[in-house]
Amino acid sequence: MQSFCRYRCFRWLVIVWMCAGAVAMISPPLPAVERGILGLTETGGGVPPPPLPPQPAVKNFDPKETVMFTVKEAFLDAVTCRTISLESFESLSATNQINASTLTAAGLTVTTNNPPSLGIWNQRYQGAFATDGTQWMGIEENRLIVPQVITLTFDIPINHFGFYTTDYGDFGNGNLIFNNDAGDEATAASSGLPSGNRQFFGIINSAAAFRTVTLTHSLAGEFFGIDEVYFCWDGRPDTPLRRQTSGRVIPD
Ligand SMILES: [Ca+2]
Ligand SMILES: [Ca+2]
Repeated sequence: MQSFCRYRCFRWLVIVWMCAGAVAMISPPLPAVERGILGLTETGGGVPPPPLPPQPAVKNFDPKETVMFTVKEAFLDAVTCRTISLESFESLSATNQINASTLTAAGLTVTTNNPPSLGIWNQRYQGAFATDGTQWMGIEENRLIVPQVITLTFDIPINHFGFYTTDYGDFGNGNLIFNNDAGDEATAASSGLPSGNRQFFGIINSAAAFRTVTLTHSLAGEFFGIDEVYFCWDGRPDTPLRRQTSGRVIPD
């Protein structure tokens, strides 16, 4: 009896095996892509790579974060204002000499201690030059009284500020120190660079607005230029800021 059962089982196994072989012979092969997806085999150069995950385009910053910049493009990339003001000193009267105690432009006023120390140039002078357009603001410490303090007062509160210096600190030791009335302090330009240097400084204070910026240095006799002053207020100090890394200002 056991021999008979073993025979029956063996016969059924043979039948099943033959049927499976027949199905395999008449069934069309799976397309290469489907075989690849199912992980059955590598064909035609291998399995296509999976699609890349979505690249993050927006970075969320701590709303209380204050960020400093030394590259203009990075600063402009991080701006959260709908629009940002640019004072390039192109509409002021150029005299190519130090003859002003106060310079008033759209949205800001510039003064110094121990005036007059300011002027508007439309040509290169002593290594200083325009970084935008043709005109720029020249500043000279011309009385050998240091520190010299340059004060920028804005018409309305801002929390974005950036600008270029040219030819700063090409002789003597003493950095140009940035302060504002929100308590921020930073080096805006370093001394020790050669004549004709150009340095950018920018700041975004995501928690507090400021209306006054001072730039202070201790280089007696120093002459340097300022151009491309950027400033704005994003109006949302109490909410987390969204900054797009691709360079476009994000609208609300
Ligand atoms: Ca300019
Ligand atoms: Ca200089």
